Amino acid sequence: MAGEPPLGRHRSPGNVDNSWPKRLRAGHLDGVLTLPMTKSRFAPETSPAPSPALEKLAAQLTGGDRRALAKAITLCESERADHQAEAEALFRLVLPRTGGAIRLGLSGPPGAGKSTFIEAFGSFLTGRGHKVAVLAIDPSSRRTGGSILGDKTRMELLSRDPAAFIRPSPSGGSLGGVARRTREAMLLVEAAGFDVVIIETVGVGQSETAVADMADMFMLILSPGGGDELQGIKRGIMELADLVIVNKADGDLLPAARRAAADAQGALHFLRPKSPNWTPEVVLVSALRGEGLEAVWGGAQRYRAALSASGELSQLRRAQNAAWFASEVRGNLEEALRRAAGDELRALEAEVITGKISAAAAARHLVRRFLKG
Ligand SMILES: Nc1nc2c(ncn2[C@@H]2O[C@H](COP(=O)(O)OP(=O)(O)OP(=O)(O)O)[C@@H](O)[C@H]2O)c(=O)[nH]1
Ligand SMILES: [Mg+2]
Repeated sequence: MAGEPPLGRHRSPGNVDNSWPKRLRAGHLDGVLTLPMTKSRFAPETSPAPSPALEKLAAQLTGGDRRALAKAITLCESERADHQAEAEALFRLVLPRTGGAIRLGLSGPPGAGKSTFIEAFGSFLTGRGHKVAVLAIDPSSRRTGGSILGDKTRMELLSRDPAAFIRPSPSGGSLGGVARRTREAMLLVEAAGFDVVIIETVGVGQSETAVADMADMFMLILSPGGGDELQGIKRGIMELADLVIVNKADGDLLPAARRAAADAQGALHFLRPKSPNWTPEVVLVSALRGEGLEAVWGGAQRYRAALSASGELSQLRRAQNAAWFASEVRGNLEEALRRAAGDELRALEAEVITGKISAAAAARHLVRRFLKG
């Protein structure tokens, strides 16, 4: 298919993907990404010792037990304080096993073919011996199960595939809350041995930034429309893209897909490169026919190789961890402040609203008092 980049390495017949080094297929990246095995100096103070039941759950999870995995994710999603404490203890046990997957973010406008693509691409990967987890960030979803579950008809094969694990977006709450739980789910699927994680989001809000903040690689999926679909894609989203998938490159839509691919290539050309080690690629795909999937996977592998070789990938993950920590600190502080100073906070807010005090002065006053305890 036109626009397909050549694959980096020879692929042997059969369903084993030999282009992926063995230790990666086994679920461990090049060591750079796995966390050091040394114990945290702080962990024992912040969470209780794990119970035997929790140790069993961790053992089952790291053994690849899907039910244990689902249970562990549910534990992390729970708002109950005792569940949160258990989740923290669980993370202490499994954290050294995380980091081993290639983390692919996938975003695109409604109807671009995200679900159809994930079904085809995920099945393509499990057919090559990979274990594929599909997660989602959908903060708008109040429906139980979120969009992925509603879309399971489009992921029929994958949802029955024993080498795949599909988890809908945590529902409700702020984008930050949803993203945090998806991030934790990502670590848990890694601990369970999944070596490819796909994090999906619909490309209509801030959620693609949240996905890009936790993925190694950001893929944007577009479909040919009236020829002007690129205008609908915000420049900021295009800037995030490491790979652009132009889907529906089949039948009558093929010429329009080729034009859209050329447009995307042109648009990318004028953007400041995100990485000194990678030039974003455009790939034509037909998710429906299963075409172009090799090219996408080839792109992901070359991307990973380029960023690993330069040290950029581990640097990216370290920066993501630091940003995650900063956002957790902010979230925790705000929550603690609301709990401790709720009345005063509301009183100050009322004064800010009516212009009696400036927002900056009110915030300083509140925080100063709070820190004094
Ligand atoms: N011709 C063609 N149609 C496709 C292809 N991929 C998806 N479609 C069709 O496009 C429509 C939308 O596909 P979905 O996979 O549901 O798209 P989505 O991006 O998941 O949509 P939302 O979940 O609503 O955001 C469906 O009717 C698909 O059958 C393709 O490769 N070729
Ligand atoms: Mg969908």
